[in-house]
Amino acid sequence: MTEDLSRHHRPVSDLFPKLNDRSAYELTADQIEFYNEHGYVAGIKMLTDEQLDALGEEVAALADPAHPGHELFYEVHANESSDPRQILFHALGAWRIKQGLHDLLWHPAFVVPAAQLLGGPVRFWHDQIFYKPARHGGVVIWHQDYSYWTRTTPMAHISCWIGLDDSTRENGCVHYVPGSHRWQLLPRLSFANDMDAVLDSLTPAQRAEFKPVAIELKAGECSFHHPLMVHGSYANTTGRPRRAVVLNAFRDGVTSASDLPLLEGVPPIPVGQKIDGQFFPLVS
Ligand SMILES: O=C(O)CCC(=O)C(=O)O
Repeated sequence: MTEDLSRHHRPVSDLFPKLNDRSAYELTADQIEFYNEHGYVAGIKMLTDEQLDALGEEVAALADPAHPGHELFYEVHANESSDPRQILFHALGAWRIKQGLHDLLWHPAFVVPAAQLLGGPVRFWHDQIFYKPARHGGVVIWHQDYSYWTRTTPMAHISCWIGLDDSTRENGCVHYVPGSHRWQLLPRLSFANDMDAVLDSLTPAQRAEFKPVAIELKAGECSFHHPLMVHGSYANTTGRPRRAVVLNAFRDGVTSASDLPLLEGVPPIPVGQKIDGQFFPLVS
């Protein structure tokens, strides 16, 4: 049986540096202003080559449907795409299974900017692997993350998208719609929808403002985005994979808005009660 690493609320390896000097990781005032204005900030160096190799190996192992650790995923979709000819491997909960993906939660290059953007201590919510294989990697539909998270309140969340490969327009990099973090909460849609399904819910003014920008990143770079940021990604038509790990977190103090389990297999937290415990470590 695979050990459940969620029992450890500190790093279990030396893959990432300890947090000695916050200032080495802080976003600049200009980067924070950019985030507030546009709803995202991108191109932040997150991983060294050694860390990239280690996380890449872990993700490759987890993408194997026979991996015994799959029992610990909250959710695993071998193909979340609507098109059986295209594959989108998408899984939540890798931090419970693999040491590097576990320790990534405490990486100063994540926790320091996340605390700045949230304006307080950072509590981990869940992680996600998005893996688009070479040549037939599927799309991720336009969506806002918080539309999947209304079982947690208030909305004080942040997402950090970390590329394990260079991501380009051709291999399906993420696209953001700048300014959409000021829009209302749009309907929650299944990932097996058409790419553009959410556009039906936009006002004419929002349609006019719908001007996605491609976020091309080098392997090991990351972007942070707001929980209402409309984003999505197109297919991978290249001969190389496009792998990413996403860390989702919220400001400490966010509460449960549902008496049902917040993540599959996790004991419920009653409505109104602060989210904490084994599955939601404080990381900063
Ligand atoms: O990796 C992708 O293409 C999509 C990522 C995403 O939807 C997210 O970070 O919330």
